[in-house]
Amino acid sequence: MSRVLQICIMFILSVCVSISFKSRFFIYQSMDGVTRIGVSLEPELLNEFDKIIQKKGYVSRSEAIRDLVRDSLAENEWKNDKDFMCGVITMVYDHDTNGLSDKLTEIQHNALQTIATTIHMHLDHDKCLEIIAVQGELGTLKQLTSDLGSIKGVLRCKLTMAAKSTGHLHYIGVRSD
Ligand code: NI
Repeated sequence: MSRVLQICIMFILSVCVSISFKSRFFIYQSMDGVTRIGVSLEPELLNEFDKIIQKKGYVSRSEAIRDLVRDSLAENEWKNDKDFMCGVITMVYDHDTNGLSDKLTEIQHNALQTIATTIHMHLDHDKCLEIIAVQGELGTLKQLTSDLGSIKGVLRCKLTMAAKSTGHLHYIGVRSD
């Protein structure tokens, strides 16, 4: 066998092995149906995360991360500011902050048609938790959350969407559309 022929056979064999490996790898991936990603976290953050997922009863970090991603995607789906939604604004604030109570009351009184009800809970000597059930156009809910969150002394203010709303605000009657 000539040297050239030997080299040709070696080359063809190596291509065949390479294709076979790649196709097996591809089949493995498609049967598995998932793509694995690496996530880098600081040890403290990972430690806290592990504690929480253990408490919640997740069997793996992957399952917990999948849930977080799904939640985030669901919230992102509600992008149309004209959609009529219902949800909850969760606020934590220091009630001792100068002028906070007045501003909070004023903003909430100006949002009568958006706010369905409010729950107030005293957390400790200074801090309060307020849970505000809201419904209205998404843009309005975002604006209200932003207005409340920007008051000095508000430590946390988060809008959580619950669902699309039919828009039936009982205390002001049924929406016309
Ligand atoms: Ni309070």
